[in-house]
Amino acid sequence: MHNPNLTSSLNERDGIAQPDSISKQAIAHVTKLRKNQPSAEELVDGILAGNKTALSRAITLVESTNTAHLEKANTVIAQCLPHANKSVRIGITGVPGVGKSTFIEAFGKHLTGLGKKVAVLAVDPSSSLSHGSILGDKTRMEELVKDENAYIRPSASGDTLGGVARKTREAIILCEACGFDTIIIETVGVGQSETAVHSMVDFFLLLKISGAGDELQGIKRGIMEMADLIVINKADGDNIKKAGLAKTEFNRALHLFPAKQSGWQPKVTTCSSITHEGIAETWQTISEYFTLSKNNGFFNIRRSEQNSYWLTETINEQLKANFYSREDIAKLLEANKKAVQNSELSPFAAAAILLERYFADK
Ligand SMILES: Nc1nc2c(ncn2[C@@H]2O[C@H](COP(=O)(O)OP(=O)(O)OP(=O)(O)O)[C@@H](O)[C@H]2O)c(=O)[nH]1
Ligand SMILES: [Mg+2]
Repeated sequence: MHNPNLTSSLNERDGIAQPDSISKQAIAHVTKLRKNQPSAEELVDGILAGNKTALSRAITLVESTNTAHLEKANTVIAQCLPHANKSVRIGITGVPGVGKSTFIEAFGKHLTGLGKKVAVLAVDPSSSLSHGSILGDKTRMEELVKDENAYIRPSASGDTLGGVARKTREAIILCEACGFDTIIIETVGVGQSETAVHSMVDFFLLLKISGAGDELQGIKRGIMEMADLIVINKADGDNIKKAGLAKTEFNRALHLFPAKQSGWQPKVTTCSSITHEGIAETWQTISEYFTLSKNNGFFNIRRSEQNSYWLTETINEQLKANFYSREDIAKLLEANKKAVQNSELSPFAAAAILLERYFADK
């Protein structure tokens, strides 16, 4: 007997129903997840109520490169903005191994001990390769991580420093709206990241360790110029004397720089992030700066200058990204580059052609 239903494995016997090509369970799971995606309003409510989970979700949204998330992220930021700004923002930089994470742990704990709410963010354009230095750091910040009044966020990842920096600035706004009154922005001195951090903080701290009497060797002049405070870390054990000498040397060097617009004479302190010696004095010095700059108006002047800087910076960044992401432009650029390299076309003429194409098709 020939039963067509059995001759091919493509056929199935009567009575056995084809399973649904889409699992109902999977649909239910995804629907539930979607429902769990809070709306912009829910995120804002959570942030304003001081909820760290809502804060983390909002920062993730802001960091998302998915254009569909952009509108929601902008809504959240716009609604948080009126509640932001009531903080002090401190930038911390220093070469790898100088003790930034250990310092922030000790310093942050000191601040929460004073009743402050501390958020730690990082600008680290290299972190897309190393998967975020603060992530590994969470072990160095063991106490701070557990502190209810502290919030630690691994660095935003991104391809360009401009992009990473913009996201960090937006994250600052969200942290402030969430009630954090002291924002610490950490960066390891790669590329131009110190300049980016300097442009988003009120106070810039350079962490150093004492060397063999050649303290000023290899230190970028621009960084010395930006620093409001140099903290010589690891001033413990055999290092105490050397740290004292380094302090004198840095103090002398700082006096050679022109006076700052803030009216502040940059200072040098020594501390140990392990014994906590000098941590309180370091905060004391920073507080003096805030008293001075708030009294003489510089604090607000600097913030408004930074706002206009970030306005143009964001426009530049997005125009550039839009320009280079266009396929027709990429092709034309490639072709024109060859012509420029062969001296058949001047770089300026080539740029003019490309820009003309870009704006013609807008
Ligand atoms: N003796 C002493 N050791 C310290 C001090 N601060 C940090 N260290 C040690 O120095 C090493 C580097 O410290 P980290 O805090 O990881 O340095 P970092 O600047 O965050 O380093 P990166 O994240 O790699 O840029 C660790 O072994 C710390 O224990 C200090 O004040 N005294
Ligand atoms: Mg670190």
